[in-house]
Amino acid sequence: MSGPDRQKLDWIAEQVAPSFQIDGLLAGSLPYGSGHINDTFAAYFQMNDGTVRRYIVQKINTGIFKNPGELMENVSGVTSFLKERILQNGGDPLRETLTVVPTREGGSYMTDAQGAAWRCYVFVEDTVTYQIVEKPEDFYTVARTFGQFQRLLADYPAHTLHETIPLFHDTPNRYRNFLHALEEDKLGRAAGVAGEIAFVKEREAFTHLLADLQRTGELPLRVTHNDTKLNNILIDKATGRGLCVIDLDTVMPGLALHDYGDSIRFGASTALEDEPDLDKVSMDLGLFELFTKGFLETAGQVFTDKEIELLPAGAKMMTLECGMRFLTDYLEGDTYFKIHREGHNLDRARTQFKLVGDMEKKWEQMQQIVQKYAGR
Ligand code: ADP
Ligand code: GN1
Ligand code: MG
Repeated sequence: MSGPDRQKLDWIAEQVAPSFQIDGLLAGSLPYGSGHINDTFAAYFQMNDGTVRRYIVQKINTGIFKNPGELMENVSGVTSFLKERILQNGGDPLRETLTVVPTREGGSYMTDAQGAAWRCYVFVEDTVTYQIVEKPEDFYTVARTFGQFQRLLADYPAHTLHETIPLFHDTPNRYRNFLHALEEDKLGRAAGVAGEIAFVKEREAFTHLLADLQRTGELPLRVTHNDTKLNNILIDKATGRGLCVIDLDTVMPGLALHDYGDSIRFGASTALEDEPDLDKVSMDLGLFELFTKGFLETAGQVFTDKEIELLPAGAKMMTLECGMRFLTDYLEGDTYFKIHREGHNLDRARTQFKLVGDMEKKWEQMQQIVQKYAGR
């Protein structure tokens, strides 16, 4: 464990854990999960009844989420809404969505002596998260779970949601940020990535496709998750079913195509997001088909013909956008995504561009698969 991680564990014990309404004492905590944004810990509590229970304690990345109060208002609003729906459907609201553990003052997060924001969730036990699809049927269940999530939130009062990261999936803006990083070239890294830079520039026109249709109203805004990667779903160990959609920080009005596309980007790949050997990276059409089937079966009824027609473009857009974001962060000196080795963001950018190229080759098949499940 790194020094800074160890310091955080002491800090959690002294400052953070006692702030939450938990009937027990902290026994210890450990870094947990592999998210790129927040600092996540599993905190073990010795409960007053003698049992040991785990909680998720997270330091919110306020460099990225500038307003933790608004962020937690979104999370509390969305999870309360989902809990009601889950109950109506006969489900278990403590396992099928996140549960915010309130602070002793009744707030949804605490601010420590250094001004950092921390929150606590009930740990959903007996689940797994995957970094890569192990059994194809898992990807189908993930598709149904994200589709269901979007359907459940279809009548959520969208105007009450705060925009937690402005212009989050505004791909032309992501392109501008990339150009800006390139011009600055703070670390002199651009010369070493000329091929990747050219790859992005050749696709500048494409980056406008969905944003233009959103602006003209040809693509509707919906309440979307906006970060639908495989490891943001907890899968029930006992049943193998998608159980709980997590990482609700970016739930905001957005395009359904973004949610669909981000899942394909991460989950339909034959390799990890940071695989250095690009020969291993391709977009698996079988997985693409399974996800398309599951997503359209659960959320498809409300989609317009235009949305359905553009699903392949959604997949390519999110993959290109994410690749641009990784490359931008590499050029800027790795300030946004957590990295665990030299060149980590560059490896990530390269897998995304390899996937974009592969989608371009498989474009017609992708379109045929979408039509097969369009249900109209
Ligand atoms: P990040 O925004 O950094 O991706 P996440 O909220 O996705 O952070 O959490 C990181 C990881 O922690 C998840 O991928 C998951 O494995 C685990 N996790 C998060 N919340 C819970 C929870 N309530 N119960 C069990 N595991 C969780
Ligand atoms: C981040 O938080 P996490 O690790 O689930 C990022 C996503 C990227 C993803 C790439 C708030 O997701 O947008 O697609 O990394 N989240 C944020 O793996 O920027
Ligand atoms: Mg996550």
